Amino acid sequence: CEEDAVNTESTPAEKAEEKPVFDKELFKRSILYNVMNMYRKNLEEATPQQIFQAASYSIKDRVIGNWMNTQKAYEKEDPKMVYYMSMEFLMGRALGNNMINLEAYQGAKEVLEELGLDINVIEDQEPDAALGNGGLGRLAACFLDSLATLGYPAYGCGIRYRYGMFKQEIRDGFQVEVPDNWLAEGNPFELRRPEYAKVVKFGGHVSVRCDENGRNHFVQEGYQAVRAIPYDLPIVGYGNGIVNTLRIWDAESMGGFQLDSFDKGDYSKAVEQENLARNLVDVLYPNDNHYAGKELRLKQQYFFISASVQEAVEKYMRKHDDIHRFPEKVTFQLNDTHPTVAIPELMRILLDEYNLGWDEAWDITTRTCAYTNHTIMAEALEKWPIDLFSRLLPRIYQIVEEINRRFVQQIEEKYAHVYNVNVQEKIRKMAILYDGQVKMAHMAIVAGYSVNGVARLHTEILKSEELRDFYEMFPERFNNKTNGITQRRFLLHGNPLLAQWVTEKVGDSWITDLPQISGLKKLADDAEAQKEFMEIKYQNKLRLAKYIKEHNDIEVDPNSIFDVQVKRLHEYKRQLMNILHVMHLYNELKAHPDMEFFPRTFIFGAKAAAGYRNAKLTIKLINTVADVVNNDASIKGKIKVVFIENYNVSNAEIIFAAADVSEQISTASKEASGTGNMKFMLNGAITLGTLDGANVEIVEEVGRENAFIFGLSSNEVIHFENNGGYDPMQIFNTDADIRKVVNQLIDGTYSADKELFRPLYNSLLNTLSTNRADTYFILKDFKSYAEAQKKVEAAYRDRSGWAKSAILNVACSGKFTSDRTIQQYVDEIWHLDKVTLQQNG
Ligand code: 4GP
Repeated sequence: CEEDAVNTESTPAEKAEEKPVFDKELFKRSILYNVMNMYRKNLEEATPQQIFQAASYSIKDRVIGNWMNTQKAYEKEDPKMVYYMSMEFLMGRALGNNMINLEAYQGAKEVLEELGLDINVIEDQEPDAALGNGGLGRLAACFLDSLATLGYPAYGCGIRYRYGMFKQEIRDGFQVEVPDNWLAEGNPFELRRPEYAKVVKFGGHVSVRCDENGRNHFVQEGYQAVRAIPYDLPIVGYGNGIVNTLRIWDAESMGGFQLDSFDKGDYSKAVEQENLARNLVDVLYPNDNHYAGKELRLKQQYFFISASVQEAVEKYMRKHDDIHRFPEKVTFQLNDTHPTVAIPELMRILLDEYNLGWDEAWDITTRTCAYTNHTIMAEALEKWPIDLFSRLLPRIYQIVEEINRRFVQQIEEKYAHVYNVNVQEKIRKMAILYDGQVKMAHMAIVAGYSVNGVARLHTEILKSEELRDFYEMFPERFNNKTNGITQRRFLLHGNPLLAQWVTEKVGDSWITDLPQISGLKKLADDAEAQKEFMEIKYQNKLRLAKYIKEHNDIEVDPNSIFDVQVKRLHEYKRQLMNILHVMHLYNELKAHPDMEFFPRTFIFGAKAAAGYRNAKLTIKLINTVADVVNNDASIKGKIKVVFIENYNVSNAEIIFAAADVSEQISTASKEASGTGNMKFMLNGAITLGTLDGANVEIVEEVGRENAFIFGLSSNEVIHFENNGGYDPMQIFNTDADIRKVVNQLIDGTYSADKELFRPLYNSLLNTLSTNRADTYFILKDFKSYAEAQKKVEAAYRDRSGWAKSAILNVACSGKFTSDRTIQQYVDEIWHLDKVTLQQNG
């Protein structure tokens, strides 16, 4: 019957016939009507923001029909669903993306033109939905796009933060965080769904009641409750009529002071309950690759997970009567450890609400939950203090205790009689509860039927280093799913000129089948194609130059090499190495004004977590160097340094399109995958990078000759980390170029306050400030980085050779579509069936 549920696929020709065409006249009328109806204005009187709202509602009208059809088809066919559980969905803007995926973009653009409007200006009215920090959150957004486009039934489950990722302002070179009130003008695409509200309980205590059959029942009492209200956002598949749902939860108070639910008259408790709802979903924690251990964060985690799991179970039970078969219809993918409380929450529901026995509940849970690891950074590992965890989630904690007890027993059974294994040591390293902490990754692995890393190298490091003991115990659970990105946002929408060119050359099948883009390979040597490609790149550089002029008031030369590093600011990503190298080039130019030098524009974009001192100081350093270098007439504009304020998904699209060089220079072994690297590649930028994360696979696809690879290998880094033997001071003492730039951090060259950059200096040299100086091997890799940069320059002088390499990068990017990643999750972890729809316009 599963088979019956899936419609047979139609041929491409039939598909083309089925497709409804975008009705431009209807769209035009709808915009005019919406402007009038919503604002009592005609078009001439409306502001761009109002026109954006009106256009969004017009597009939403088109989405809604497909949304209903999709959900009806799911209802009828009852396919297995994946619930992608994530604290973060870095969606960016919806209007342009929805128009693209409805194949309505060109038509909408023409309609707006007819109305005297520029589609870019209208799109720019929309705030980014920045419900995420960086890689992990953006990956979730790409995955939703691919799931809908491939026709797989899916829900994204997350939090409707009232304030998303902060807006970054640069004042006097420093990052200043400004609240991101993204909902200020309302969100035209969302639907509030109070009918699916859930109650989530915190705190109190657990009482045990014995029923007449002698069975214990655990009841949470004296708790504070919050009402979780879902808001649904449509996730439009490309050209297939499918619309999935991103369901994000808002918190509301239970409605007035519910003094009855507490010890009567406990006014302060009632006030606390009100406040809990008010603060719970206020703001996204701005940490990337870092765990801050804040109580409110744990509350957020349980809040959206409890609501999502309750709804998943209820939805299942609306159609089925046997809870034991839940995993046949539902799978939970846990996006990092943040949603791991889904495991004990599902157990709680099965045990306490469905009265299952432990083994039955555990069987269901462990066939439902799968876990993705996104980082090996030790500081990102979530470990909640037991006292906090058990106070906040008393019943959940009891369940975690029991999961841990049984797991420790399993370790003992497995290793008790194994020669040479110290069982206590195994327990110390693997237990879920140890040292007064709840170790979330351990719980995710113990209960997950799948554990995956996000690039081949990363998965191998998990298996051989960080999660070695778990791999030894559960080897069959471990697998790799190399990340991907959606070409629909990052090429079709973000780089229309290149998208058009690719389509002219190889047809448009790449939009849903990216490997088809390899058809470009045969053009890589073609002089005419190279010229066209470089002209498109030039136009995109002009577009970025204009953005930089408007936003930074810096003139940059579109004929210079655009050398770009945009990503979160983190020491392991080594923006510091990049700017130290810029300082070095500047020293060289000052010392040898007539040296051969191809003009370069170094472009940075990065937000730093608000409390991350060295990251914030690196931003200040970049801006300070920019000030000095950009204003030094003696170097004749050969180097420009630009720090793009408030790097986000929408300006990223413009930046990727304009890049020549893609800086992917993390310390080898530290970047789990990276996805920016893939977006640059797709847009024809050449990677300058270490053999880290997915860079390894990028180079494998495009060939080492079409990338600039430098630096320590991951094995070398891990070896130094495990055995010592690296002394940055020795490099500092023996290399005059390095000594000069490092000293310039504290000798007043860049700041009258010589102490300003001292912490950065110390991070490189001073063993007292950290366990080990230069934790990220910046000085160690500096020379080979500088040499690779020289090769970049030489390569760029050969315009034809550069064009060839760049075209090959685009041509070889096929593997890095998130469509491929999702297909692998489906085939190897989730086992979903595709649903196809008749489209009726
Ligand atoms: C990121 C990783 O740092 C990045 O390499 C990877 O591409 C991305 O996840 C998606 O898998 N990790 C985080 C985090 O964003 O907070 O751990």
